[in-house]
Amino acid sequence: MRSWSGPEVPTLPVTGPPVVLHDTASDGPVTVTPTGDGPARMYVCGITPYDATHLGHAATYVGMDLLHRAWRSAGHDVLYVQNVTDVDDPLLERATKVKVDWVELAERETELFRQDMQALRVLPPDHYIGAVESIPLAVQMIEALDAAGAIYQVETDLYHSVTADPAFGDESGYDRETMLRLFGERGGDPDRPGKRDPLDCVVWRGEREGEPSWPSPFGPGRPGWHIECAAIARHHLGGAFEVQGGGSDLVFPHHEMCAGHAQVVEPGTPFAQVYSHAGMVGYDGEKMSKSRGNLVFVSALRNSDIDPMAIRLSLLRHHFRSDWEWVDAELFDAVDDVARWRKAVALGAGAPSAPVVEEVLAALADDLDAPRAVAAVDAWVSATLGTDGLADNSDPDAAVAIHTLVDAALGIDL
Ligand code: 5CA
Ligand code: ZN
Repeated sequence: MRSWSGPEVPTLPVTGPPVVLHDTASDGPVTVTPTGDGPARMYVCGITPYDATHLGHAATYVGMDLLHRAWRSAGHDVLYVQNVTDVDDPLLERATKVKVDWVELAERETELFRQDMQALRVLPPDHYIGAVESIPLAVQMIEALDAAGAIYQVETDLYHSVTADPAFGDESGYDRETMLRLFGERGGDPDRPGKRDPLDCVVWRGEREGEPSWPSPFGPGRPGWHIECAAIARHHLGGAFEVQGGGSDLVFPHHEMCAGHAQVVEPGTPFAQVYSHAGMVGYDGEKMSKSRGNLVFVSALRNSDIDPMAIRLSLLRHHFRSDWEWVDAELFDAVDDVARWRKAVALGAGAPSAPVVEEVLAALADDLDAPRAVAAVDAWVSATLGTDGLADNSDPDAAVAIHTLVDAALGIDL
């Protein structure tokens, strides 16, 4: 599938520190640097394209973009893979409801997502892969799971036995009661008769009337959601890639099941080394979600002539791992802030820039602490605007240095 175009990332005059991320599995900080000479590899779960990109999605992808940029600042090449869940129950249900062909709906919303990501200056994945185009990969992985004795059939559907992976549960760390509740709430079927364990997840859904299906050695049907990401990630990144990312609503079951599939296919090799999860953005007191309908769309803001850089800055004012509420007033503050930042870098000379470069890179390498990085830039802007023409305004190259820093590390084009 076609990715989107990204901006050139300017080279910084200094190398950033090694990147430390909070890992969901170990519930602690882990330094994530690539092994050997290879690139730093990350897989970030992509959208299910049945509606436009909302600010919750944007916050998650901008958060993961900070990792991409922090790795580059630290001198690493990055190999980035993202999927598009372009066939799944919610997409098919929406297409039926609004009487649009599901392929058309998916293509339209994926294209809008590309435009939103490009406007927000999110660096594109090297491989942007649809679920439909990767059905052969999913089929291969199901065959490998079957060879390992982890697959059984219920009617025309195939299930994965979660107990086949001794490490099942390690990614989320949740107790069984929590797993059962979340599995039921997030697309699972804990109560289906005939399953060996209520937590077992479907890997191949046999053909249903009125639903699209593809031929396979197990009969016509389509892959389950978790096998899709497990197969795409393993094919393009290999085993034990550095970071699996997404929003915290994917901690369980999605990322646990992906890990379970991968770890049965290659025992002893973890699916990912670190699991990094973004917090949930709320609006009007609830998680922003397509199913609840309490959405603020990136494209709607762009259409009302809001500068995407102000949208990006208002997202960066919240730590990517925290849950927070979108407040419209913060966006208007960010519009003013971007104007002030632009005014300061237009001056040429300014307050000393070297400590700001150091602080911003240190903040981002410390679990992508964008609020701390933004505060350092704010302080430089205030100092520079406050001392314009005075002796303290001592760094003649400050504007270029800060412009480059804000572009490369924070993704904001001044
Ligand atoms: N296609 C699957 C992943 S394979 C999926 O979850 N798609 S999605 O469109 O529902 O979500 C895309 C990404 O946005 C996921 O990482 C999800 O965790 C994240 N996300 C969804 N809602 C929010 C929200 N309110 N705040 C922050 N992130 C969110
Ligand atoms: Zn996924």
